[in-house]
Amino acid sequence: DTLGVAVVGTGKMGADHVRRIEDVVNGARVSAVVDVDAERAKRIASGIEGCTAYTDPAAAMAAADVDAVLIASPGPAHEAALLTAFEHDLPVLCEKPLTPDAASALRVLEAEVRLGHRRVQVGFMRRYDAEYMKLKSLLETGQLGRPLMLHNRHRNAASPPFFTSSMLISDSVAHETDATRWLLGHEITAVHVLRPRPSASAPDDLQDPQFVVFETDGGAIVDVEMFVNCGFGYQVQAEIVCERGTARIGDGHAMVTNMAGRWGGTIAQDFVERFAEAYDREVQTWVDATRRGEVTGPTAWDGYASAAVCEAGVRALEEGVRVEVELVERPAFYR
Ligand code: ISE
Repeated sequence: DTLGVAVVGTGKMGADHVRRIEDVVNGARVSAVVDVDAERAKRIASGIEGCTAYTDPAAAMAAADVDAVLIASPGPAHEAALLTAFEHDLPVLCEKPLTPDAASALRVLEAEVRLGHRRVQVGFMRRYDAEYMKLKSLLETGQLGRPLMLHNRHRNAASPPFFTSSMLISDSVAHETDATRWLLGHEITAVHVLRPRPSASAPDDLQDPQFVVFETDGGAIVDVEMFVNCGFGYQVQAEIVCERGTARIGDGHAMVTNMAGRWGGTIAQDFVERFAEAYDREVQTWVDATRRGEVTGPTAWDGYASAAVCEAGVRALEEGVRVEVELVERPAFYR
């Protein structure tokens, strides 16, 4: 009963997930790959036994050997793919963001509620990262007391050519919206975005870096330094400040070398490298749950809440004002 997975979107993340399902994860295989670029889909499928290439996600999802779907296409394509997966009642692991804005995320959430059972796990992989998991467990013990502030640094070596200023929020800070909600157990109620003079290393017209501040319903203040053209590598760090202590992750001190009058280590260059183990754990957990007939992990509600915070963030960026986050009432289904 190996799970046949259709991977929709074979860009950087999708291609990495294809490799992961084939080579790392137990209990699943890639039975279909879908890409708008037919040649790319064919090339990837040709290297995998029993894998068919498609350009249309709906055609792949109708295939008899497809039991589950991993969506890794760009965010704006997610809603249509999710709704099609629901029509076939297929379990889905959907890469973040669930969708790029709150209205479309709400449509997805409502469609899942109508279906009557959970089908979606959202790909917020930080929840599966060993360091984040440690931080979460520590907070749950209560030893540190109530969280007061959370400082985040999120840096990429360079942004891809299609990146826009609003994507620093909707595509990148999207991770901190979920990490904040998950670590603190608070909802984010308002967003501010400060705009330092852009780095000369950023492409023209890209507001990079950005300094984002969240207020939460538990009274915490959270900041995010979002910098997608830092040049030196991929870094994700977080420090929580609580009533009785602090905890920090992401320093990357796995190995420190001393050589020629200097000490140091290496910095990962992209998310595929930095979060490799988190993605492995995330996809294995999804496959295991799916084979048991269960759905675990970040929900469509989490995806919706994140999308709503990001939408407020994009407005805060564009208008230079504090923007409150408006969420619909949380359906009982997601409690
Ligand atoms: C990308 O889509 C990701 O999800 C990465 O984790 C993030 O660091 C990057 O900024 C996003 O564009």
